[in-house]
Amino acid sequence: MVTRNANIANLKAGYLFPEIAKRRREFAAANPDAKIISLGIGNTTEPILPHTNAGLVEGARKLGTIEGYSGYQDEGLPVLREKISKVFYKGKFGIDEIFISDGSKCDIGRLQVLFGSGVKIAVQDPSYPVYVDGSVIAGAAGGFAETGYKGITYLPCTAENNFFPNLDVIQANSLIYFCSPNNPTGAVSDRTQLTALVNTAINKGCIIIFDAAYSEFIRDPSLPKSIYDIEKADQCAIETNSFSKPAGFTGVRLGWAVVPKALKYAGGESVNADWGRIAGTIFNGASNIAQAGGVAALDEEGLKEMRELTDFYLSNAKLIRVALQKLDIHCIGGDNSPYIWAHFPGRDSWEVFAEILEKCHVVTTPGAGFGPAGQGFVRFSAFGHRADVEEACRRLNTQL
Ligand code: PGU
Repeated sequence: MVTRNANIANLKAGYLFPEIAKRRREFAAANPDAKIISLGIGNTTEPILPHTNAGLVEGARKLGTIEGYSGYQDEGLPVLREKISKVFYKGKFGIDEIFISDGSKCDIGRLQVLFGSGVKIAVQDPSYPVYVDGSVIAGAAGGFAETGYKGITYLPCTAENNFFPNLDVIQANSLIYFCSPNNPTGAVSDRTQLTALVNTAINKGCIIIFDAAYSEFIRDPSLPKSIYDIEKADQCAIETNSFSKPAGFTGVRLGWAVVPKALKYAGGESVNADWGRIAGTIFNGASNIAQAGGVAALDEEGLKEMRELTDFYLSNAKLIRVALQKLDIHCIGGDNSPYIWAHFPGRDSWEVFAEILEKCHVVTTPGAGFGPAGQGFVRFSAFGHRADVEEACRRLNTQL
């Protein structure tokens, strides 16, 4: 018989979010009258706004016409790539440096193929679980030891270091996963911090995979929205981003990766050329309907809609923060990000998750699911209908 890929056997547990969905189902089965509210997975809830939605509808309509029909679009519509460069990067990148995808998660998984199983990995701890689990599946993480995977350098982000890690522990020639605004902590790195990150990467021969999925939630104008706001980042970083959260495209599926031509491997070969080769071989592009929606989302009207949607979720975040503060629970995030990171010192985060579910019928995400340094924390997501968020806050304040 064919044997199992040993890397898959190395995965320590199931993927975090299906595990939470399972616990929710079990609780619902045992408590059929409970009206459960989810502030768990960061899944958008509000309808796609009219201008962007009209772009999707028009994209579908055109496919039914001889003039408007299109088939494979490997690297993505040129007009979409041009707009992304203009809107997010001040036109700094050519369209051949921007690769359209079916979402950031898919890109993060696929990008590992560029570096093989021998690469050293560094991740913020806590972090979006795909960085670690994707590294395990690619065979780069090594076996699991008591404190984490042996091939991964965890970079603790805690209250003590203001949720920005000590970069000195990063080993030379590592692939560094970095997310700002961060999931799950909601912390946003400032210009000085990202400059230190870029300098570290350049000095140590590292490549950063910078996940900017929440950049459109940044309201403080002094905070960088892209790693390329930092000088020389094009020599050491790939950036991934997505229409999922700002345009409500979690189910539509559309994202992009910037792979600058200035980025080279140790041997001087072009990372951009390899990514084009890989994407052309194992990925046939994002849906042309989704791309038509993406073009509309980047029109002036669409950008206003993104602002409106992200403002809505940020207002939810504010309600959650206020409710937690009333309980004297210390939390960060939620001001420039849709996640609130709440501290329950000395407690096991799965236990806090269970307590909130049992007492308030509210689903959260236990911090330990994002890495060892997440222990003692719980993540609240601000994605939800307003009435549900208000009701969840009321229950937290009266039943916890
Ligand atoms: N990057 C980060 C940092 C994310 O938090 C998420 C979604 C993605 C990428 C996914 O982007 P797509 O473009 O939609 O692929 N994180 C959510 C959803 C859970 C999941 O498994 O993706 C969350 O709750 O953390």
